[in-house]
Parts: sequence; structure tokens; C-alpha cells
Amino acid sequence: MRIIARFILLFVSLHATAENGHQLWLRAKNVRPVQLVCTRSSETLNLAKEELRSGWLGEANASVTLTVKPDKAVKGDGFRLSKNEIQANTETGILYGVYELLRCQQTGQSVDEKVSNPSYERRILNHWDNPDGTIERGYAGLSIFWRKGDEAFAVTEADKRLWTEYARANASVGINGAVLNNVNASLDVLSAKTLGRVKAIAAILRPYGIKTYLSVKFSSPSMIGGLKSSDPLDPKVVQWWTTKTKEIYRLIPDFGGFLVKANSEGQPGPQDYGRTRADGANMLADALNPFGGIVMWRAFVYSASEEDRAKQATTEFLPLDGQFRDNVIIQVKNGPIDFQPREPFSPLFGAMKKSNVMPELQITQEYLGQSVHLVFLSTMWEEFLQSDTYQEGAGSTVARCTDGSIFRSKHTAIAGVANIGLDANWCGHPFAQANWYAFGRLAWNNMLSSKQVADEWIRLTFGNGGSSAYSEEWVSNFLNPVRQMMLESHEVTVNYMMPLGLHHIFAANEHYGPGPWWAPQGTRKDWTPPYYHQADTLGIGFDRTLTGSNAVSQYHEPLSTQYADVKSCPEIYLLWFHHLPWEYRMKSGKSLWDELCYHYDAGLQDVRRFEKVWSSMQTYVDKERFEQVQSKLREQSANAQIWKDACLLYFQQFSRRPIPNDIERPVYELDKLLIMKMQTN
Ligand code: GCV
Repeated sequence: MRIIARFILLFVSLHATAENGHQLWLRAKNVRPVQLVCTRSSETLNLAKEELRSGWLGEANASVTLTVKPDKAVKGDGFRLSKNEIQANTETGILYGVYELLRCQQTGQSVDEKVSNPSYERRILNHWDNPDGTIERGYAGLSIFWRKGDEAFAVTEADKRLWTEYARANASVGINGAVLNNVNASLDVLSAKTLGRVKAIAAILRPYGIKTYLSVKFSSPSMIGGLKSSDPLDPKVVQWWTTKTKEIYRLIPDFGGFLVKANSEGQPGPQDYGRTRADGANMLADALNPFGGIVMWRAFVYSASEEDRAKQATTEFLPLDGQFRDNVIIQVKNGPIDFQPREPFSPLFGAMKKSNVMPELQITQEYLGQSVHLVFLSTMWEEFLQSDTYQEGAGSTVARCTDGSIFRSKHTAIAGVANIGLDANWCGHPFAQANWYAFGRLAWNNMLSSKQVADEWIRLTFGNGGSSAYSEEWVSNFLNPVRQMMLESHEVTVNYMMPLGLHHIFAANEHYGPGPWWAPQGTRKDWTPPYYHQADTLGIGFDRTLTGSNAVSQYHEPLSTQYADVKSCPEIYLLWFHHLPWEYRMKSGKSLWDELCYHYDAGLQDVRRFEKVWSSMQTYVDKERFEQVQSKLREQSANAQIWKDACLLYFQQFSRRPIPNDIERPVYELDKLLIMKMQTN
């Protein structure tokens, strides 16, 4: 009996010390006492004080003053910061200032006097979580908000603890909104039971400055409201949404608003009633307006029409510019197709000059190796945000077109599709946490460099809780190589998956392994890879110039001409915009075919190099995370081999050219690859 008891104790204590990654980047240690001067008290200010007390690494017993007072230089929830004072217009601003001060201390940066204002008013996570707890494109376990079964609506202490941790992590990087359910919205979301749970979640998130939002189904009035139609111009429908919205605000007075996917991938929408997308969005916007709520209306639309899918969103939305209410924000995915490993920016950015437009990024790695591959997404987002649209002259970057710098938007926002689930480490892959972190940091400051973001994250996540841990040796042997690996990881993944502008060549619908051949009979053409790569014996790539779909014309000059001309088109987008012969001469002097081979091989070799880099980090990382990352990298490099072999052997059937001799031979046979299903874990 005693032995069992001792065993249980050992198990419990082992478990308590085992590193499971749950603490994310919030791990301050060796804190010192601090004196706080703050004349006010509230839930949010108390959190701010508590954070300072439990994370202060500055001078022992230093005094820090927290002051809420109006300051014209400070915008929204921004703050003014100095070594010993934080001042803000709002209490949430104070909380953000505290996190910034602690971040500086914990990453070993000096605390400079500064004003820090958010780039976007709303910095929102989109959870694609379903009421039964599953998550569309989720790779880190079930939902932290929803579950099925008898206890589905009971709000337990464990729920509250987890939501508090979630809220704290978000607030620490400036995220101030959460859409709690999937854009493919269930009708249940507007039921009394669900709204009751939303109220409970909102109560936990509120002190951290986070508003809750819901995705709604456009056909709700007819599907659950007993009406004959959901026509947005029908007064009964208008009344239904008005009443429902009032009900929501009675429960959640600071409710953020609705996110809507309408007339897209089978979802109902205003076009079902012969109305425009603007009619639909405005009707919901009017219901929300008295309460200060907003509608985020998605522009992710395409149909099985003959028009190039990459053009369809712009064709549909641009003519509607100027017709949306000012509490509608058009939510546009970064690229014109769908979160591919690399896409040029969507031409809607900067083009819709009379509407609020917000970027939608994907943090969950649907198309980038899910929770197996190590891919730091910040570099991809930085490339996107800093892309010049030229819409109002040179320097009209996507960042400036969406953050209010160029257009006087009533509302500015940015969304990221969350990668969070019930896994102990929240995100599945220890390095996937860096993407949650990066989204928040870039949403706060869209000019931050990925290098800085990676640097901060590594220090906070692996740095043992404080600046004292950052010896020169640690910086040069751990921080620098790991940061370099993170910064290269997106390009490396593009290389072994879809280099030179190739896109959407995945097998089947799970979007994980390669399937350039995948085209089951009866499947819509634009859901199959051959539609996108267009490989034949003459060449490869999608012609989006004047001789093809002319998607280039949707970009503002000089981009339109630059993309259309094969000589000036950046090679990273070459096959996105051009169908080229296999023998086409690349800038390197190599043929297109050879260049493709070298890119695929380089991707594979680089993942193997990452494996070695990480293997040499054993002394710097706890056993659990070290081994987890090592094992995932092993799988990633096995996957990269499959990607390289599958794509090269398949395309070789068309190019009819040898793989250059200095490249390692494929190890798989094409016929085996054609039937192989790549596993995601
Ligand atoms: C939520 C892609 C994904 C879908 C997703 C859709 C969207 O098609 O594969 O899972 O649905 O995008 O963003 O609406």
C-alpha cells in the first residue's frame, strides 16, 4: 500500500515538473519585489498590478506608477512607457504597457521612453471551432471553448482556468478579440444555451481587454427563426436579426459583432435571394450599429465558374466598394486563393478605397505541414504586410493600406485563424506557439521585423525566465542558430512543397501531403491540383497574363506590367503568373526544369540541416520539448523527401528531362507515391 502511495506521489511530482509547454512565453522567474503606485482599482488594473508583482525583473523595490489619463499622443489602447511609469488612456492600455515593460525586462532589452500605439484597432483570433468541440483545420486537439456530451454547457472551474490562461496569453501580445466559432457556422450558435456559454467566456476574457465575436449563419432566420426566408431586405428578417442582436447585447454588453462567410463554399448568403453581398452585410451592420458592434464580412469567395479562381473575389467585391456601412469590415485572406505556402497579396488590398478592409492570416498551418512541420509564419506575414500595392503611389504597402495610414477607415482590424486547442502545449508543435505570438506582435505593430519577433519569442520561451540567463554563450550557441532556423523555415518549406509560384498541389482535402496528380473523377476542376499547375509536355504554370486569365490586370501599375512580363516577374511568383516551357532560362542560367529540381532538393537538404541544428541544442532545452521537436523534425524531413520525390517524378513525366546529376536521386518510386497517404502524426 505504502509503495503504491509513494509511486503515486512520484508520478504526481514528476508530472508537476515535466515541461509540457503549457506556459507558452510567460515564464518569468527570479522576480524581485516592486512598489506600485496606482490610485485606482478595477479588475483590469488589478491584473496589471498582479503581472508586475509576479514578473518584475527590474531593480528590487523600485517604484512603478500606473496612471490612466488622457494623452493625445496615445491612441486607442496604446500607452506611454518609461522605466518607472506607464500611462494610458484606458485600463487595458495600462495592462498592455505592463506586458511591454516586462517583455523588455525578460528579453534583456532596455526600457526606453516611448509611446506605443497599436497598428490595428481590432486584433482578432478566429477560432474555427465547432459546437461539438472539433476544430476545422485544427491540429492541436479539441476546442478549448466547446465540447459535446451532457456537460457541454456546464462552465467548470477547469474551463475558467483555461480561458483565463488563454486570455492572459492573448493580452500579453495585444490580441483583443476572439471569434469563438467556425466561419462555417452552426445554427446552434444563436441558441440560448450557446449564448449563455458565450456570456461566461466573455466574462473571463473581458478584464484582459478581449471582446468576443461570433460567426453566424446567414440563413438563421429561416432555419431557426421560423421565417419563410432569410432575405436581407425582408422587414421580418431585419426584425429577427434586430431582436437576436438585442438578446446578445443584453447578455454580453461589450459583444464585438459578427463574422460572416456567405455565398462561399456552400454557405447561404444574400445572393440566394437575389440580393448583393452589400445588402446582406449592411442588414447585419444596422442591427449591430446601436450597440457599437461590427460585421466582418469575408471576401473568400469563388465558384465553379470558368473565371480563374484567383480573380473571383476581386471581380465580385470591387464593384461593391463604397456600398458598405462604416461598421462593416471586408475580411480578405492574404492571398487571392487560399492560404497557400506562398501567394502574392490579394489585389483587393488598397483597391477597395471606400471600404474598411482587414487582412485574414492563417496561424493554423493547414497548408504548411499542420502541427508536424516547423514553419515560422512571421516572415511570410512580413512579406505580405510589406508588399507594395502602389494603389496610392509607391509605399502603399498592404500594412499602410489596412491600418488607416492611407485610407481614413472608420475601423481597422486584422484576423488570424487560431492554432489553439486542448493539447497541453496549446498548439501541437512547440514552435507553433511562435506563430500565435507573432500574430499578436505584428497585429500590434505591423512594422516589427520577424527577426525581432523570433528573438523575443526564443528568449521568453526557452530563456529560463529572465535576462540573467542570457549569457553570450547561450546567445551564440542557442539563440542565434535557432532564430536563424526559424527565419529560414518558411522559405525552406516553400522549396520542398511549392517553389517558384506553384500552388495548391496537395493530395485530397486534408492539405498535408503532395498530390500534383490528384483529380478524382467528378471533382470540381478548381479543387484539383492540375487546375493550378497546368503541367504538360510544353511546360508548367498558370498563365495569368493577357494570353491567359489576365489576373495581372487586377494589380495596380507598375505591378500589373511587372507581373505580366516574364522578365520582371519575381521568380518567387513565376509559375503563379506564367505558363513557361521546361527549357525556359531562369536568372541563374539554369533551365526551369533544373531550377525546380534544385529548389525541391534544397528544401529537403535544409530540413535535414535543421535536424542537425536542433540536435545540437540538447543542453539548452528541457528533455520534453527537445525530444518533441527532434521527433517532429525527423518526420518533417521524411515528409520533405516525399514532397520532393513526388513532385519531381510526377512533373518529370511531362518535362521528360533528367534530374541534374549532382542532386540526390529520389528514393521513392512514383507508382508507390501515387497510392501513399502521408500521415500527419
Ligand atoms: C473554414 C479553406 C479551408 C476550409 C475553410 C475555408 C474558409 O477552403 O480548407 O476548411 O473553411 O478555407 O476559409 O472558409
